[in-house]
This record gives sequence, structure tokens and C-alpha cells, in this order.
Amino acid sequence: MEASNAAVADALTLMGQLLEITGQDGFKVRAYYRAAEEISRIPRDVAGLTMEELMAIPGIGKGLAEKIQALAATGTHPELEALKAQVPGTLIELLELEGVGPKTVHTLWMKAGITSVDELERAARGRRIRAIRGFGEKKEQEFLRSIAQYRTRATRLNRAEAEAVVARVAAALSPGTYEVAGSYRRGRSTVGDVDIVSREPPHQVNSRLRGVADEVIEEGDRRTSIRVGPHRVDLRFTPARAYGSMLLYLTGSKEFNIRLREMTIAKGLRLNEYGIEDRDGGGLREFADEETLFSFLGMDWIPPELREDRGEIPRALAHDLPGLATLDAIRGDLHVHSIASDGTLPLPDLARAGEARGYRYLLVSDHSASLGVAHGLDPDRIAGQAREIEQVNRSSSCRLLHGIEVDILADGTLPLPPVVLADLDLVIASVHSAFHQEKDVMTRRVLSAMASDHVDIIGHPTGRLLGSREPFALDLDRVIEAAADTRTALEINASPLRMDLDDAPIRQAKEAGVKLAIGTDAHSAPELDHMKNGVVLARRGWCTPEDLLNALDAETLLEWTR
Ligand code: DGT
Ligand code: CA
Ligand code: CA
Ligand code: ZN
Repeated sequence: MEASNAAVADALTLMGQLLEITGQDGFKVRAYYRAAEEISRIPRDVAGLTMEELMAIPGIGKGLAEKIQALAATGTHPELEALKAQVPGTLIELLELEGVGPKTVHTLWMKAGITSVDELERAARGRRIRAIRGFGEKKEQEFLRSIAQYRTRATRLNRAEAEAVVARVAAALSPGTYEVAGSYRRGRSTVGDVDIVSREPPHQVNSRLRGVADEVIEEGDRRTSIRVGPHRVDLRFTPARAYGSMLLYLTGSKEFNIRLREMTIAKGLRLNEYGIEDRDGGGLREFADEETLFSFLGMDWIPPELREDRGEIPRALAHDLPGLATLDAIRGDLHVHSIASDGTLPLPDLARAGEARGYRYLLVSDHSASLGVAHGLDPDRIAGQAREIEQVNRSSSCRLLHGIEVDILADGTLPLPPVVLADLDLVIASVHSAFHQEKDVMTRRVLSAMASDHVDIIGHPTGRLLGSREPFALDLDRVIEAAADTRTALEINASPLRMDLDDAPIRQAKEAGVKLAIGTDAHSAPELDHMKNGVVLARRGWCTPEDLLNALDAETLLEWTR
């Protein structure tokens, strides 16, 4: 994909910053910054420039020109990748802090071993910054202020946060007259801003919106944008007779829209948010809903979760879309904590919460006892829990399955003996420590857990926490391959903070014949409702009910583990 001038300039800046972070300075570093400046200023598309034209730009010699060409053509360059590999991923995040530049990052890293915003915060609170030469008490206070500011700035919303924003705005809209579109409707794990299509008269909606908005950014008859807290909401208004095309357009994704428009152009038609025109100007055809629009184009209606230009358009044209999993197909939750470890619910309450959701089963998967996990279960307490589960199951239509979420220790071993694991219905194994291992070490660590006869599911496989922790380095190709070989399921963790695995590896796993297990990782009853996030994520990974362990009844599920 060709990169824009801004993207090339950002990459050049990053290369300069990474060089400084690794301790270099002087001419080479400044050359990157200067080149970034120049590239962001030139009026022409950098991707179209020849070597000669690039070298005519002040400060750009042959070496830089070659790098710029590679960056423009591919978005990256081997030297950039090599630099990134030398530096912990979380270190770059420190540059987001006001008053923190690459030199400061270098010092913090080298002199205090600080590699993330969290670590800097701990060091500053622990008064360990003032001990670094050149930094004083004042600097410590500055860091804490910038960190506080950084944490409250608007970022992408997770699905729970987005839901809260939607609920606020929905209060100003009439049920059945609008739909939330954009990335929210496509089910993305994070949402940049909320987009809504409304077919109510704009003046009515606008006056009600003023009541719920913290700020009205822009107000009009076609579109209105407001802020709820720091978060932006874009509304588009349309007459009901053209609702379908507006909803289609605003749902996106951009890549999907572009591909669909290309397809209609090939048919001699022009698609936009108002409807479809003949190319020779023969009137605008309007669509009240998406279904009639898709069917006019000779294709099946595409579920929003698939609209990412990942092959869904040809499949819809061939009437060959997958029958995606739905919430109705889910018979149970495969990752739940009780009060025995760090959850809030005793087992009887858990069973009742499961019954209330119409589940056939819940997998009780408390933490195993090992270093660093509070209240983890040891073999004695596991045996006690088994007896209690038996008791509860006598009077519950939602069966509690007895599981465990066992730590995968840094060396790939498990802190519980095989005989204990063998007695459990299902075993989830997860990484909860030593997140910074090298990719190969981490991958072999997860692989050795999968090689255990007793491990059925790998929990939250990449360890990411949306907005606060990057996924750890893990070779998902190898993990998926090994999961297929060992018949281990991979978890789709439905917590809005995790959403782990992500859609692309889910699809890859499913295509490799690996089963997926949706677990809410609930620590309380309301969190069981996060199942819907997991289903949406599974749908984004093209999963049908056949791909999900949760679609099995309890007996078949237990047979699968054997
Ligand atoms: P977000 O907000 O970053 O999570 O992602 P989206 O997908 O909600 O993107 P947003 O809010 O910028 O735009 C909403 C929809 O509008 C997007 O999904 C598709 C459509 N759209 C936006 N920009 C373009 C564009 O340049 N071309 C086309 N064809 N459609 C666009
Ligand atoms: Ca959006
Ligand atoms: Ca938007
Ligand atoms: Zn966990």
C-alpha cells in the first residue's frame, strides 16, 4: 500500500527518535527530522517521486531518498524494523508524554530501567527519579502531571465505553428511527468515534441533542457533531426513503465502501450515500433499507462485522457468505471466576446468574495458586471446590463445569500436577507473568502448555489490554498450527478490555480447524453479559457455530476434551 506524505514523515521522525532513544545523536538523527519536515511540506505525492526528484530536496541524499522510496511504497523499511526491535514497544509510548523527548526516554531507560508509562509513574511516585543525575524533584512532579494528563486524553473507546456514549445519545433519539453505524456497528474492538444515522427530522433531533451533549461541535440539517465527555459523535440525517444507502455508507469500512463502489462502477452504476445513479446520469435510485440495496446489486446482505474488504464482497455476489454464529447459538460461558479466587460470586449465585441467561453450563475457572496470583487455588482447595460444585449442580439447570485458569509459568510449565488437572472438566492455561519475554521464548512457552494432555484452552492468547498493554510478542502462526496439532482451543476473551484473540487470527485459527472458546472472564454477574462482545468478535473472525466450543451442549463439549 502506498503511504501518504504524512505517514512517510511520521516514519522518518520515528526513525530519528528511535536512534536517539538508543543513544545516538548528531548529524544522522537531525537528518531524519529534517527530511520529515521537508516531506510533510512538499506539495506533491511523495510516492510518485523519482530518486532524482527526491535528491533535489534539500537535505536528502541518496541513502535517505532510498529509504523514503521504500517507506512510500511499503510503509516501512528494514532499518526502521531493526530499530523497533531494539527498543521495548512500550518505550515509544513515553514520547506521548508532554515534556518527554527521545533523550529523556534514553536516560530513563538506561539509568532507571524504565520502559513504560506505568513504570515511570511508579518510579516518580516512589521518588526514584530524583536519584537520576540531571533530574530533580521538580522533574518528578512534571512527569506525574504529564502522566495524569496523558491518561485522561481522548483515546479510542473500548466497546463498553462506546456503549455508554451511545446510551447517552440514544436518549435524544426515537427508537426505531436511527442506527449506530461506523466501526461500532462493524463490531470493532475499539471505536474511534461514534457514527449515527437518523431518519428523524433534523431540527427535532438537534434540539434534543443539545440537551445530552457536553459540546456541540457543528450543527446542521445534513450532519451534526457533538462531544460526549471527550468523545466525538457524528450524526448524519437522511429522509427515510434513502436511509439504506446512508446507513451502508456510514457503516463502512472505508475499504469496503471503496471496493463496493468499484464493483458498481464496473456495472455502469455509481453508488454514493444518497443512492445509486446510472453512469450516464439516469436519475437517482433510492433505497429505504440496506437489504433492497444489496439485492439490487445482485448480492446477499453482508453482516456489518464482515465489511472490511476481506473477501466478503465476492462471497456475497456468489451467495456464499458464511452462516455466522449468533448469541442464540451460545450454550454457555467458558471462562468465569468465582469468589474462590478474585471473583465476587459464590458458586450458587454463579449458577443462578447462568440460569438467568438461559445457559446450559458455566465453566468455573478460578486462578491456580502460583506466585503473584492472589487467592489462587491449590490442590486442596480445588478438591473442596469439586465437592461444592457437585452440591450446587444438584439444583441448577445451569451446570457448573469444574475448570481452572492455570498459569503458564515463565518456563512453560504449569504450577499444578497432572493428576490434579486430569480430574477437572476443562483446563484453561494463560500467561499472567513475565510478559516481556522474547517472541521465540514466549511462543515456546505457550507451545509447551499446549503440549500438556490436560490443557484444553489457551486463555487470552496475546495478553493485550486495550489502551493499556500491548499484546506480548507471540508467533501466532506457530501457536495456531500447534493448536490444530494438539487439538487445543484458543480463547476469544470477551472482556471489553481484552477482546483477545483478535479477528484476523480468529479467522486464521478457524481455517486451520482450531476450535474457539468464548469466555467472558467475568468476575461478577453483570460481566457475564460481555458474551455479546465475544460473539461479535467471533463473527468478525468469520466463525460459524461449528467453530465455537460454546455452541456444543455440555456432554459433547466434555467428549471433545477427551
Ligand atoms: P473509527 O471511527 O476510527 O473507529 O472507524 P470508522 O470506520 O467508524 O470510521 P469513521 O468514523 O472515520 O467513518 C465512518 C464511516 O464513514 C466509515 O466506516 C466509512 C465512511 N467513510 C469515512 N471516510 C471515508 C472515505 O474516505 N471514503 C469512503 N468511501 N467512505 C468513508
Ligand atoms: Ca467512527
Ligand atoms: Ca466519524
Ligand atoms: Zn486470565
